[in-house]
Amino acid sequence: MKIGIVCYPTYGGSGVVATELGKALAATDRYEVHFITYDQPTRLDFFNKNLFYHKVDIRTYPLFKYPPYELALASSMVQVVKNEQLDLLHVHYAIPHASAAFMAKQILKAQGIDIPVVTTLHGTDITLVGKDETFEPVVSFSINQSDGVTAVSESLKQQTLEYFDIQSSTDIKVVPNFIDLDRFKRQKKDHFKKAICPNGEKLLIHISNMRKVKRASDVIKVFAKVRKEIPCKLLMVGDGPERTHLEETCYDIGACHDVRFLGKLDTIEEVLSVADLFIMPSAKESFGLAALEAMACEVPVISSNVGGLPELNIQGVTGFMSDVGDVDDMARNTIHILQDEHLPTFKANARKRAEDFSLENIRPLYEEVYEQVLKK
Ligand code: GMT
Repeated sequence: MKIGIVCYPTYGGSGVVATELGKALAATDRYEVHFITYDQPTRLDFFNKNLFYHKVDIRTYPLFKYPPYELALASSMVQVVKNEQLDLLHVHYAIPHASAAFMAKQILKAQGIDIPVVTTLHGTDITLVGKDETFEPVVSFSINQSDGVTAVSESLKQQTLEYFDIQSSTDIKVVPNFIDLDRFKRQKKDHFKKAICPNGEKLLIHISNMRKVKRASDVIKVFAKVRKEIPCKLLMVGDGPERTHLEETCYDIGACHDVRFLGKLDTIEEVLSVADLFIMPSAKESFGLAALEAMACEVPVISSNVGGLPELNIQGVTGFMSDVGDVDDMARNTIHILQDEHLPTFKANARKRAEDFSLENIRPLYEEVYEQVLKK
């Protein structure tokens, strides 16, 4: 089967899931996968005979204040479908990929080519950006026009039904995110741990795109409370609009020597391998892929209880969940987990839970969706 995958090529979770799915499908030798994106997807970092990358060429012109990316993307989809004789388009993140796919589908239809479109909803395309009135009619329409729709959690499915005018004929299938357990596993990195925690301190970690929705400032607040009780250090991984403010906060509270901002990293599994606890206090989180990556590396999770997080993090088993903004509760739970008599059990439970979301378990669910839409 020849599949075109459209996604954001950046570090965001939706791009990661799309790229890892494409790589996993290509590895079976049953699929040829063509990525159609404006840049090389970050995780598309090796050569495989079944993987292809087609760059969307965005031309600008003085008349355009906003270059029409959606049109360039739709045109690229049309060309790739025709040139490569694709069987199916799978678009990740509704905006603007689902509506661009609808446009491409109509253009191809006029030329006698019928291409099914599968849309995967990831989170902010529904819960934040998509439901805004500036996008809602287009998002509703393009979800309803997709031949198959998946959502990364039950919570995201329910929010989609709540916020959008979804027709009863549109069946949204929940396909959770997944993890490559061979790549994401605890590695021995004692030298690295020693460099960061020279006196055997516990190591807390946060990884995000540091947008407001991630509430990374709550991570610093939790850390400030925990370090009064337990010697610990904090790694802040990723980059985004809040980063400078977060660094300033660390100076303000006198913790700058115990907090390290590492920026964007490709080998996340290496830093996770030395961490004792992951903090995800997000205001919204449809799934929490970064938390799953941590769990696979035996790192328990302190998170908020929003969106899809209760479908991943098991209260009192793989970590704890608190109401958004309840940093006192998060700090209390962190201190509980970090006790030497509790930590090994939480670590083992985290890995065990991550195994439910193995690539091998989840990939067939996407393949089922492909089979269904091709039969329609
Ligand atoms: O979290 C982000 O801001 C990135 C965003 C994305 O679309 O790239 O992540 C969303 O999709 C991920 C992959 O499915 C989910 O694991 C994240 O929970 C989700 N983010 C939010 O819902 C805020």
